[in-house]
Amino acid sequence: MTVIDHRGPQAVRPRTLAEIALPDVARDAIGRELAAMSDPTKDIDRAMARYYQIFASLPVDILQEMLDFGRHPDAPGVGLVRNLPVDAELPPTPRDGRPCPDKATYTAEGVLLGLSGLLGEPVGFLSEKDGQLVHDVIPVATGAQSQTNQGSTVFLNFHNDIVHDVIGRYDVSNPDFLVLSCVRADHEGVAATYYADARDIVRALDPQVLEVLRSPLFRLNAPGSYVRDVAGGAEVLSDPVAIISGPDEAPEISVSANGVRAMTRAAEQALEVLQAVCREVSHEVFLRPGQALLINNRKGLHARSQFTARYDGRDRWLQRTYVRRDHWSIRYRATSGSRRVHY
Ligand SMILES: O=C(O)CCC(=O)C(=O)O
Ligand SMILES: [Fe+2]
Repeated sequence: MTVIDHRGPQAVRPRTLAEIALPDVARDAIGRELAAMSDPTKDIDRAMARYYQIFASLPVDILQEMLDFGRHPDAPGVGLVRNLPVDAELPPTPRDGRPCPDKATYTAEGVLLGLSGLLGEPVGFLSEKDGQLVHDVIPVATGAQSQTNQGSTVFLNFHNDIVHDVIGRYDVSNPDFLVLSCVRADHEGVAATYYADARDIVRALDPQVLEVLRSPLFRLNAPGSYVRDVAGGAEVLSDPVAIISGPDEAPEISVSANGVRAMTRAAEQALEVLQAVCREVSHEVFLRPGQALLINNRKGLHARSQFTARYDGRDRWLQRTYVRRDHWSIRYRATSGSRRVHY
């Protein structure tokens, strides 16, 4: 790991992508423990405690880098973790986003939740995949052209994952982190995930465009899943917000995948520039089985390339968690059904 000095005028650009590879011996050791576990969602808090024990056995440099990723504002916005254990056998890629009924082992879930537990607490939202904690991100025929995680035939624009909220802000109770773990790559191996760090975006933007993006001239549309399942297809816009906020050395950024309504012509143009700049500064990752992306959902925006889905049970399959540092600040949207699932 390189040590970076952000203070002086000669300061080195902050590193925005962390790359972490497990040694084979560590992969095999945690793989053996994870393979012995049953479905973690049956008793999630017990399973999270067990994952904590298992992941604590990682080499301390790796453990610290993952913990630092979760806790420090100056840490990278995205982390690629390689050489993780995988399930010995895999069922077909689920077709409809329902929990996969015939999975014999839960190694993938253990990897996903174990990594998530180093960053914070997995959370669910009823409007996103029925409040499940482990999301299957898979291509769905009816959503192939949508700006959602079901899509495939279209580029999924740079966005962060937001949640509809009656407070009028969708960028407050949303996840702090996403973990995306690859169970199966797409047929051609061309599906790319992108991450554009807001620090790199701010540096690349023209100051006038940045000023517009820092002004409350934008209304975020609620996520596609909310609009589709709850609002009958109608737009549900947030209060006016800025796209970029906070200090230039540690900015926060939020863009809805499902459309942002700009309130002025300059704001509309700034959004177009933003998407182009994201493409320029982004990190590109072709996720493969045994690899996971740790994504800070406030420090940057992510996107996905087009790819071809065949709906043949062998399509691309990622597992995803939504992670909050804690549950306290979103307790106003708690459900009575589960301590981790929110409206
Ligand atoms: O499929 C991907 O690589 C990313 C999809 C996405 O934006 C998400 O799951 O939140
Ligand atoms: Fe996303």
